[in-house]
Amino acid sequence: MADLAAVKRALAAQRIETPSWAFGNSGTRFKVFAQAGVPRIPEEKIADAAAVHRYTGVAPTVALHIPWDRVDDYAGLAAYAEERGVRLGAINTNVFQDDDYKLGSVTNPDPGIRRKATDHLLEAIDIMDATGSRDLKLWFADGINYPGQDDLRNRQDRLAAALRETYDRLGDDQRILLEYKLFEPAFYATDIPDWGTSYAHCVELGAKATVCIDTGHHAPGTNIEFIVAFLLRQGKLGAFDFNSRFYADDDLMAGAADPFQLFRIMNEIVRGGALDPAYGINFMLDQCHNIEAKIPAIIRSVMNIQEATAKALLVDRDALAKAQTDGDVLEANSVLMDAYNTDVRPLLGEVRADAGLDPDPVAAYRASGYQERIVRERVGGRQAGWGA
Ligand code: LRH
Ligand code: MN
Repeated sequence: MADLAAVKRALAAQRIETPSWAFGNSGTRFKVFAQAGVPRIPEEKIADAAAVHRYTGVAPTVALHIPWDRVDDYAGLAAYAEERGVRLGAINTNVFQDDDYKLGSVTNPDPGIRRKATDHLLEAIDIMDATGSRDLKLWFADGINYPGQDDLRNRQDRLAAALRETYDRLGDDQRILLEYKLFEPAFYATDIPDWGTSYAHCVELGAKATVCIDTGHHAPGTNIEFIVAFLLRQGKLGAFDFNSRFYADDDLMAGAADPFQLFRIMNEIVRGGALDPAYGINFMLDQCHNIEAKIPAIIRSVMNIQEATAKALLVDRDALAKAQTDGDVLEANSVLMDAYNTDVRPLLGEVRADAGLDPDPVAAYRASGYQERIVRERVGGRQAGWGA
């Protein structure tokens, strides 16, 4: 049986990083539904991230996205965050929104455009030096739409050259999180389409390069927990972008579309001894709340990850190992399903109460009046996020 005190300690120590951009307006190519009270400046995104941490107790860092969160004084922004009980986390680069990047950024046939893109990656490390961030998160929209449009091999050489220059600029305590994505916006070949391509580039780069798994970036039916188990074994899993999806990169609330998959992923994390923050995996959210209220949605997403984690921590590892060794297929599966089918909400309520928090963070947030206050205060100015 799992040691409940140890389970509660592990849950109290869990850390989840929120994404600044999820607090801003977002949508699809069909429509962006602006919401009242949405942040207009990075400071307001950080204040909203602090609200998530205030009610969950496990979200003390917020990731930034450049240039969406560009400011003149990043050290000042970091101090602003500290004053509100949070720290600045991963720095996300953006080489996917500039007209120059139509045919690619670091893989573009034009060396001048490759230079421009690489300089942005290097600028992000300057920002990390100012914010004290450890993680440089790199996602490239780079790819092609038609066979023959460009040379697949040459694009990999260009990518590797830009990654090498960026890697060599990293400080001792800094690292690269290299994110992959099967498709979109490219619809024939994406230059980093899968975990294997990211992994191979990370091995080529060195110890400070690790893979970032965005749970929405796989072909339907992909066994993501296998990728987790494999990368943990290789010591090359650096981070997650948690969200959920029914079809493609839907960026829905983590655990909303497939809570069993999230449980299976966290089960491999627990089995691999990788839950503890000291292990170094950055558990981040990467979501878009197109129609639902954003802060409660992010609080709910944090809770969904906590619930999947609590169930994974309750797996009777000894009974599981015995059934697996005995080749007792049904017993092994039922040991795992017993944990998954356990209602862990009372346990998490206790963990929150032990931390002086309301057992129900969403209810506590709703009762706080914070939502009404930001709707009242945040009038005028340009709302952050996708053009409303
Ligand atoms: C790309 C992605 C990436 C971010 C962006 C906001 O789909 O997952 O992690 O840069 O979303
Ligand atoms: Mn992502």
